[in-house]
Amino acid sequence: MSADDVTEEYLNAAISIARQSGVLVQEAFHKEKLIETKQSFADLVTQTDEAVENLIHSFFMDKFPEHKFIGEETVAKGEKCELTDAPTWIIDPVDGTTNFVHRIPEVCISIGLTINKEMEVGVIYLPMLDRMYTTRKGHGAFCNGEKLSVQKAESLNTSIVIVESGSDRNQDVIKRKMENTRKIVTNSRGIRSYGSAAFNLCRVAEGCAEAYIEYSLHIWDIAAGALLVREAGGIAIDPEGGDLDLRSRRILCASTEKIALELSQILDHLQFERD
Ligand code: LIP
Repeated sequence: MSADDVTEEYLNAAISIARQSGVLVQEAFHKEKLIETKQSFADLVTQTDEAVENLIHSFFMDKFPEHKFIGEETVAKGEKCELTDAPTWIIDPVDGTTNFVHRIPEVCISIGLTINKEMEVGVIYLPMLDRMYTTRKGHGAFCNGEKLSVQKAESLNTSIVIVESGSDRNQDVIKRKMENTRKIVTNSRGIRSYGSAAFNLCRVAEGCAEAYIEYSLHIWDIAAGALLVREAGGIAIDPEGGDLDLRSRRILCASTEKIALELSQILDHLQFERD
């Protein structure tokens, strides 16, 4: 099998388990949920998050036993977040858990694969909206088979920028994020917030927003969607302009380098302990 055939097999496997996992989300979506909290009262986890992650983990360990696995909920339970050169599946089982709890349909199953620490495959499935976003390095970005491309606006002030409040309730962090949001609103056509990092990245990839910036998220939020944006013709970098570091807990993506630079230059760049 060529390397290309191998990554195609990986993509097809990820699509299959994403769709299977979507059934668990659909079955629970309208039901009462048992909610627990993690880093703050606003950082939620449900039994569905854990059930989906267990299903995906078992699927990949059975199909590709030599592969590694980083999952949001296993890390939350103390598992080390270790990114090596081995093929590594990076999973957010329910991205947008707060949306899920509040019965807002923008809920994603996000599955990324890195090889040699480089993003190679990404699948983001929204089971409540039946939208399957797929990407493979060098082969483009798609939603339900339709090719995606970013919207190349002229500049930041002709752009919509996606931002998130996040689940960190530290008052200094909130103050700095809100000041960043004030600067973005002042210099753009406005902001949007979908409550899911993975879906925010899909929105940029499909040309429905020209940029997305977030500080304090995690590797599992972006491992699939950052590749989707790049394969749709956009860029995904560190907010200070350097290369994207998947474990740095921050991301800036944009449809053009010009917009990314304009955004980077006005922001206060928060830093967090790496994943
Ligand atoms: C969410 C991210 C979102 C962020 C939230 C939360 P979760 O992930 O997708 O971008 O702002 O704080 O981290 O916790 O729903 O999987």
